[in-house]
Amino acid sequence: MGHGIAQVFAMAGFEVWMRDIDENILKNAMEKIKWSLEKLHSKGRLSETPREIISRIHATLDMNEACRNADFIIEAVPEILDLKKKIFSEADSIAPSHAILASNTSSLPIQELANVTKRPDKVIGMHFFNPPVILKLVEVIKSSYTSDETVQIVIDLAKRLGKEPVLVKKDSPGFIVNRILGAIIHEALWMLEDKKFGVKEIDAACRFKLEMPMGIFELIDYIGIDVVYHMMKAMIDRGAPFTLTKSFEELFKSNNLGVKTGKGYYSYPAPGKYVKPSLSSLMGQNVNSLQIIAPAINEAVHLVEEDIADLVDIDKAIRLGLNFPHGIFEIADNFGLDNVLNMLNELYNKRKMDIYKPRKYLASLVENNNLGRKTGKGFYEYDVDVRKLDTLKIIREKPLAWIILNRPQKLNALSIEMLDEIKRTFAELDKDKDIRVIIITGAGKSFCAGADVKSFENFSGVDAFKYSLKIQDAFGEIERVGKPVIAAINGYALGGGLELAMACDLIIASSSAIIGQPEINLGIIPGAGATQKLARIIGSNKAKELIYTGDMISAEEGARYGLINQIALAEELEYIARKIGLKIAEKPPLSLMIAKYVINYGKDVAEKVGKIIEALGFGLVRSTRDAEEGIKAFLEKKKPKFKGE
Ligand code: CO8
Repeated sequence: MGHGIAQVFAMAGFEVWMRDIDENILKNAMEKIKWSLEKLHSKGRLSETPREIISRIHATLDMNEACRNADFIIEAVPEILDLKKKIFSEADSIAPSHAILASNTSSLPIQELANVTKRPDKVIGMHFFNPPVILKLVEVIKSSYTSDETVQIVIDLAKRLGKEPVLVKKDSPGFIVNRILGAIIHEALWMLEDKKFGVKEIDAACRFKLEMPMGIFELIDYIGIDVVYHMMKAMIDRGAPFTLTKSFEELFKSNNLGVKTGKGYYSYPAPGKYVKPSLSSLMGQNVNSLQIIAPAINEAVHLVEEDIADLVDIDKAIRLGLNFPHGIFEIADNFGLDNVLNMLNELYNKRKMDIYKPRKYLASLVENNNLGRKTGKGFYEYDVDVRKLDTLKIIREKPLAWIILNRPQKLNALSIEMLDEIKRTFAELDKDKDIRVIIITGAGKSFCAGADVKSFENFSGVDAFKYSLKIQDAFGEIERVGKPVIAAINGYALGGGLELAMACDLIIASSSAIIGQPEINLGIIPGAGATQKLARIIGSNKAKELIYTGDMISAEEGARYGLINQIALAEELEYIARKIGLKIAEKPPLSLMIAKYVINYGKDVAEKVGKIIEALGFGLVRSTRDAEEGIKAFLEKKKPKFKGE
C-alpha cells in the first residue's frame, strides 16, 4: 500500500520521500504510481500533469535521507510487530522532534509502537484502505499517549488529502472496519460449519439481501485466505471474541488461498484472475441474513459502549470502508432491534460464544421499546407518526408509509369498514408529498384471510354483486394511487386477501406465507378480481386449477409462478420490504407514477395503443425537472436527488 499512500500525499501537494529496502521494489512502486496517475489524468481527474506530481516523490533506500527533514512519517511495512518497532525506533532517532510518526497498521497496537519512541504523544495510527488512491476512508487511531493536538493534525491532514477520517478513540483489535468485517466473517464461517447452507447460498444472501457489494466468501477469496486468516488471528490474539472454524484452518493450510492461487471458496480460471461468481437472489432465499449481520451489530455496539468510536463514525466507516449502502446501525434499525436481540439470544443458546452475548446498550434500547425505524427510535431517531383507525394501523415513516391490516383475531378478514378505511387511507397517502412508497401488511399471523365471510352471510345476489363492486373499487384505489405499493405477505393471503396483494405493484412474501383462492369451498367464486388478474399473472390453466380446487399453496410455489417477487424469512420480511421500499423511494416519483399507470392501464388495450401510451408517458416524464436532474447527474457522475417536480 506504501506507493498508493505516497501517491495520495504527492497528489495533495506534499513533497514525499518514499523509502524501501530494495531498489527493485522502489522502481516497481514508481511504475505503479506513474500508471495510476496517467489513468487519472486521462479521465481528467488531475489538476496537474502526472510528471509534476511525480517530481514531488523522491524514492530512496536511505532512512536518514527519508526522515531527517520530515514533518510526518507513515510506515506501511508488513504486519510484523518487531519489524514495525524497529522502523519506529529508527525513524524516531532521525526525525525532527516535531515530526508525527504514523502507522498504516490494520491490526497492531499503536501503544507498543509508541513505547519504542521518545515521542509517544506524536505516535498515531493512520489506516488507509486499499487502494488508497480510490478509497476515501481513513481510520485515525489514538493510543492512550497520543495528544489531542496530534489527533487534530492527522484528521486535518486526512481531509487535506481528500479523505474521510473517522476517529478510533482507543486502540482496539481491528479498529472499526476489520472488527465488524471480522464478525461477519466469523458468522459466515460458522454457518458453513453448520452445513445447512453452502458458500453460494450464504454469499447470495449477503449480496441480494444485505446489499453487500460482494458475498462474504467472495470477499475472503478476493482479499486472500491467508491475509484474512492472519487478520482474524491478530484480532483474536488481542482479545476479539472470534473463533475460527476447523474447515477455515484446513483451507488456510491447504494453500488454496483464493483468487491469487486460482482456488479458494470458489475456483477461478487462473491464479490471480478474478471472475465474479455468478449468484442469483434465489440461491440465498432460505438463508437468514439477520444471522449473518446480527453478531456484527453486537460488535459495533461494543465499540460504542467501550467509547472506542462514535456511532456516526462507525456507520461512516462501514459505508466507505466496506462499500455497504448503509451503516451497520442503520441496518440494525431497519431490521428492528427486537429481531436483532432475538437472533443473538438464539445464537448464544446454540453456540455459547461471547460474541453473541447481547450488549447492554442494545438490550436497554429494546427494553425501552426503541426498536428502530418502526418505533421512531433505535440507534437513530426517525420521524415516525402512528395512527390507529378501527381496522388499520398507519405508520408514516417518511418516505415510507405502512398500512397494517389490524384485525388479527379475525386473521385480518376484510370487513366493510376495513374496505372503507383502506380506500380512504390510500387516497390520503396519495396526497402526502412526504410519502413515496406504501407498504401494506397484516398484524399477527395473517396478511388477510379474505373477505369477512360473516358480512355476506345473509346477502342477496344483488347485495353480493354490490359488495363485489365495492371491494373491487377499494382495490382499484390501490392501482390508481400514483405511488408504488408493496404487499408484504406475512402469513395467510387467501381469497380477497390474495386479490388485495395482487392489486399492489410488488409482492414480497414470508417463506411461511400461504396463498390461495379458496372461495370455491364456500360455494362461491372469487369476486375481487382473481378470475381476471390471477389468470393474467400465472396463466389461465394454473389459475383455473387454484380456483377450481381451492388449494392453498406455499409462497415458494407462488414465486415460481411469477406471482410473488421475492421471498424472505419471517424475521426478514419487514427488513426486506423496507429495503425495497427505500430503494424505490429514492427514484423519481413522477417517473414511478407514470410507469405504474402505463403498465397498469396499458395492459388492457391493444399493444399498439399501449405503446403509444408508453410514448406519451415517456414524453411527459422527460419534461420533468427530475429528468433534467437525472440526466445531468449521470453525465457529472453524481448521485441524482429527485424531488418529484
Ligand atoms: N372471514 C371471517 N372470519 C374469518 C375469516 C374470513 N375470511 N378467516 C378466518 N376468520 C376467523 C375465524 O372464523 C376465526 O374466528 P373465531 O376465533 O371467532 O372463530 C379466526 O378468524 C381465526 O381463524 P381460524 O380459527 O380458522 O384459524 P386457523 O389457523 O385454524 O385457520 C384459515 C386459518 C385456514 C385461514 C381459516 O381461517 C380459513 O379457512 N379461513 C377462511 C379463508 C377463506 O375462505 N377466505 C376466502 C373468503 S371469501 C373471499 O375472500 C371472496 C372475496 C370476494 C368477495 C366478494 C363476493 C361477495
